[in-house]
Parts: sequence; structure tokens; C-alpha cells
Amino acid sequence: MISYIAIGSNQADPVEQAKQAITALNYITETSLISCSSLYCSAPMGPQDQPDYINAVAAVETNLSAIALLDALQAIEQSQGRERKAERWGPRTLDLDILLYAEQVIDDQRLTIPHYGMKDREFVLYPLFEIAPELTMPDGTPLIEMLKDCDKNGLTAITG
Ligand code: 5RU
Ligand code: CA
Ligand code: CA
Ligand code: CA
Repeated sequence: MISYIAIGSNQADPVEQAKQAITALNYITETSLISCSSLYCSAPMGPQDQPDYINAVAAVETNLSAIALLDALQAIEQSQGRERKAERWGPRTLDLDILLYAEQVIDDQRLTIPHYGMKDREFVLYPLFEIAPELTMPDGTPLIEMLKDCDKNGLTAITG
């Protein structure tokens, strides 16, 4: 299955956190990294009193189930110092979210796919478009249609 994964960090050298996470994705069992977007700098959405984020989107090919992939992603978050905090949507060293898993729609306790917030988040849609411009959502909506309603809000690719 092809799965698209959102990467986010705004603590403890976010560029290095993101790069390390991309490497770690390729080390997941039964999983290989297909492609990765540029790294992007984005203003925080949700709580504003936190640093800017580094965001990216990666594509992987995996034989794991969606839940097994989620377990592997949460293990990477832990290994890169993710701490569980009381504050909702606060700063974090690493956040890995499954955006899409094949063409599946999953609605379970631990996992909602497509990711519920992705349609409103420029830091997800633009990196995803960079690596999958022809993508359509499981409901048939083309990604490029979602981008038309999505302001860049200062999102910038990091060069170099
Ligand atoms: C509310 C609205 C809460 C949008 C959240 C990230 C949201 C973020 C991230 C940027 C959060 C969830 N802002 N805010 N990048 N995560 N730029 O990865 F995304 S908290
Ligand atoms: Ca692997
Ligand atoms: Ca997230
Ligand atoms: Ca998350």
C-alpha cells in the first residue's frame, strides 16, 4: 500500500528532527520511503504562542496495516523525544500523522483516515502536492481542488 505521512516539528532543532524522521521512516519494517517533499517553514496553526514549524510530507510503500504503521510512527516520535503534555496542540519535537493509506477510509478509536484536519492545513496540502500532484482523495476530490481554497499563509520551502 502507498501511504502519505505528515511530518511536523517545532522543538529541539526542527530541521534536524524532520530529516531524522525521514530517515527513520525507511527503517520501519516492511516499509520503504518512496519520496519526500521539501522541508517547509510554517506559522503555527492552533495555539499561536509557540515557535514556527518545520513541516514535510513523505510517501511510503508498506505491507503493514494502517494500525501497525501508526504504532511504528509513534515509536519514532518517542525515540525523538516526544513528550505527552497536558496542553493540547502544544510544541513538539516530532509529530507523524498518517494522512492517507491507499484509498482507504478508516474511522476507528485510534485512527481517522483521511486525516481529519488535512483539508484546511496549508503545511500539509502544499507539500503533498509537491510529491503527488495528481492525487485524489478517497471521496474523489482532486488534491488540486483543495489547494484552490487554501491560502499559503506564509508557507515557504526551505532551500539548500
Ligand atoms: C488547530 C489547527 C490545531 C491546526 C492544529 C502544526 C492544527 C501546527 C504543524 C503548523 C499544530 C494541530 N502548525 N499546529 N504545523 N500542528 N504550522 O504541524 F494543525 S497543532
Ligand atoms: Ca524498511
Ligand atoms: Ca499533526
Ligand atoms: Ca499526531
